[in-house]
Amino acid sequence: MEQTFLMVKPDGTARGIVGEVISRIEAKGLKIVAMKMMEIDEGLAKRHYGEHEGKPFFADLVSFITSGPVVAMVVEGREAVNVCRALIGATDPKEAGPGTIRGDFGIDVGRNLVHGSDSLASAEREISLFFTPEEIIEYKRTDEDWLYEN
Ligand code: IDP
Ligand code: MG
Repeated sequence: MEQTFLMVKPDGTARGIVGEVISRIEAKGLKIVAMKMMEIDEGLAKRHYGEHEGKPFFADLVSFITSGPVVAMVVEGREAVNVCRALIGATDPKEAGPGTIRGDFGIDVGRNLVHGSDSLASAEREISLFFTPEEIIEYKRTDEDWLYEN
């Protein structure tokens, strides 16, 4: 099983789509093993988005992600990193397919509602930025035996 980091960004909380995001994760069969609403400070924003430092949109990205509450989650499941990225859709919501979160709810790239780790290495790094090991909870979903063949 993989764990990935998923976050509803300030536009998503402000627009009231937290429940929609959670519903889609649960409906897919992925398991939420940690979750909290929080405000991101500038230091955490810069660490989280460190790979984008120096790009023209970096300052806007940091000010946007610190502008309101986010809902941070650790999501677990088989190939959870790729499965979550597929649920989220392309970075630019204009290009994200219908049926994806960004495709269904967004238009501008700087207001694309959700973040999802892009690799297992990013997932590990991002999870450790936002959660302590004690905040990640192990439990069984009753449908796990039917979600997975083996
Ligand atoms: P991702 O969120 O799909 O992984 P990244 O390339 O990692 O996309 O970019 C991080 C975030 O930075 C995006 O989700 C988006 O909000 C913002 N971003 C990316 N590219 C641009 C851009 O060209 N203009 C403005 N914002 C951008
Ligand atoms: Mg990214």
